[in-house]
Amino acid sequence: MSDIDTKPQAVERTKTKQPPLYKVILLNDDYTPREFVVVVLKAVFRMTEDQSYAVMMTAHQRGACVVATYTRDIAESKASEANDMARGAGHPLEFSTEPEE
Ligand code: NFA
Repeated sequence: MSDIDTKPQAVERTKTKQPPLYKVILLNDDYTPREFVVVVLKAVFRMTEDQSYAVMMTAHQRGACVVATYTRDIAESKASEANDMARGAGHPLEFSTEPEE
């Protein structure tokens, strides 16, 4: 028998951890027209007319609605893009982001 230690000294592990996700939240207000909210949801979040209408109505009735979840960068840039569209059209419509539980 040789005295050389041939057992593996370390096991390599591939990193497969997923990045944390962030929610984009649509907030209700009393002034932005419903149809404009639907237009923004379709344009920025690639939702269908029916999906956009359902999300808009949920925010309208409950005060807020989760639109979608993304990695932090994507969530923040989509919320900014949507807020810029609203500001450009003179509406107070607001989207925020927060980390998923
Ligand atoms: N509450 C707005 C209205 O009655 C519509 C709206 C829905 C605004 C969802 C913002 C978010 N015109």
